[in-house]
Amino acid sequence: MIVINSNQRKPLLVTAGCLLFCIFFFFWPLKAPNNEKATASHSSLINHPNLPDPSLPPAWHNTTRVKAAFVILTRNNELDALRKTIQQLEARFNHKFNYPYVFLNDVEFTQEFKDLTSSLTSAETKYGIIPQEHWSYPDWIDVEKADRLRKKMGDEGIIYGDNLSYRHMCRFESGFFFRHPLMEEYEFYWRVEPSVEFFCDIDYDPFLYMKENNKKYGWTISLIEFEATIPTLWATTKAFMSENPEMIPKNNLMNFISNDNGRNYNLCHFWSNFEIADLKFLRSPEYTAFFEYLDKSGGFFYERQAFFLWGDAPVHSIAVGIFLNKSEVHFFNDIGYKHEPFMHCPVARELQKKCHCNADDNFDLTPNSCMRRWVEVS
Ligand SMILES: Nc1nc2c(ncn2[C@@H]2O[C@H](COP(=O)(O)OP(=O)(O)O)[C@@H](O)[C@H]2O)c(=O)[nH]1
Ligand SMILES: *[C@@H]1O[C@H](CO)[C@@H](O)[C@H](O)[C@H]1NC(C)=O
Ligand SMILES: *[C@@H]1O[C@H](CO)[C@@H](O)[C@H](O)[C@H]1NC(C)=O
Ligand SMILES: *[C@@H]1O[C@H](CO)[C@@H](O)[C@H](O)[C@H]1NC(C)=O
Ligand SMILES: [Mg+2]
Repeated sequence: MIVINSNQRKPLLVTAGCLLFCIFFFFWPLKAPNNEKATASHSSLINHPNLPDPSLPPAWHNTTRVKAAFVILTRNNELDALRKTIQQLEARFNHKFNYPYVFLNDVEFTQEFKDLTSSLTSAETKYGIIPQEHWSYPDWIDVEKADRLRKKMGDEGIIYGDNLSYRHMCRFESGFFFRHPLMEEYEFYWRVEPSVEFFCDIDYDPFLYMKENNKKYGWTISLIEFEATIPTLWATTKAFMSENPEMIPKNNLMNFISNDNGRNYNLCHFWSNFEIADLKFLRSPEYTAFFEYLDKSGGFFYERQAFFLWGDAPVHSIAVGIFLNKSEVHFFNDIGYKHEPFMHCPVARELQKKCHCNADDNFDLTPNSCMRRWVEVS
């Protein structure tokens, strides 16, 4: 039997202590998911708006609010999915800040829809119908040609290929939601869709953050469509840029959407089912000219080579890329968010404490994400 007397015990304890200490520090960086570095390092947690000084009163006690609203394009039959989303948005953020909701639809909302959404919030809720001319063929479209090309895309098995209402939706979200009469009084919007989830407490006002920091566009997920080609969208964008060079600032974000200085589109886009943005940007003469140029070309209805239609995500993202610079665009790392099948979940420990998502499932540094590109560009 080995007897350890009290003289021998001390150095043993010290050695064991050192060993544990060393092991801890050796493995410590591995405990965090390996993608922590890229997302945490470029957005320092010092003075992070969602980690306010606990000795100060909470941000929502200050009654200053931005003229801003949630904007939700949806259908009556998505009521249940939407209620789940609103419940999370209220619990995580809006019961503190009380921003209004604007619901938009191409047909009248039912009384049931109104009752069962307004009852989930104490904020103001408004229900609007989309004007006919924002959800129909413009007169320069050859309807027969559009029908023929759409049917062909359907036959080729392209997702939403033969779906006319989807085309109207993409065009509406690209060019019209911010011109709806119910949106007129607002300066900023936060886009929400049925079924999306919010995982983290948001203890500050993102609208005020955007406004006070001169941010024009905010996002949480950016991605690349590997199989997609949107050839006519990029060709049309290049034609627009060469016809309107005075509208394109020098230090723009072109390098986020192109790997070769604008010759080709690299298919990176911000996922527009989540957006917090400045309505002045979408209402600007530059964005208006860009949208009208695209719309006149007919691509929202004719595009046929694409796996991916002319969605509002690439349209908004390309506009951000050509008109804004990096300091005007904000990555909301602190907003844990999911739209099937992708989730952004903050991995930095202090932010993670406010969330209920699993950081191992964070999309940011997976191969289809454009986060690396975002970190690289300036
Ligand atoms: N009112 C109305 N909303 C629609 C229609 N089609 C799509 N939406 C809404 O537009 C948004 C995007 O549609 P969704 O089906 O989620 O497209 P995905 O996310 O691209 O698969 C959602 O908020 C839908 O509720 C439609 O025909 N009418
Ligand atoms: C409330 O917030 C606004 C905007 O940030 C600021 O100008 C104002 O000083 C704040 N009020 C108080 C009492 O802190
Ligand atoms: C068109 O797409 C929508 C999703 O935006 C879907 O709900 C609807 O069922 C589709 N319609 C047809 C006719 O496929
Ligand atoms: C970005 O644009 C803003 C104008 O909105 C300007 O004040 C700022 O200096 C620009 N930053 C860079 C790096 O070009
Ligand atoms: Mg969706």
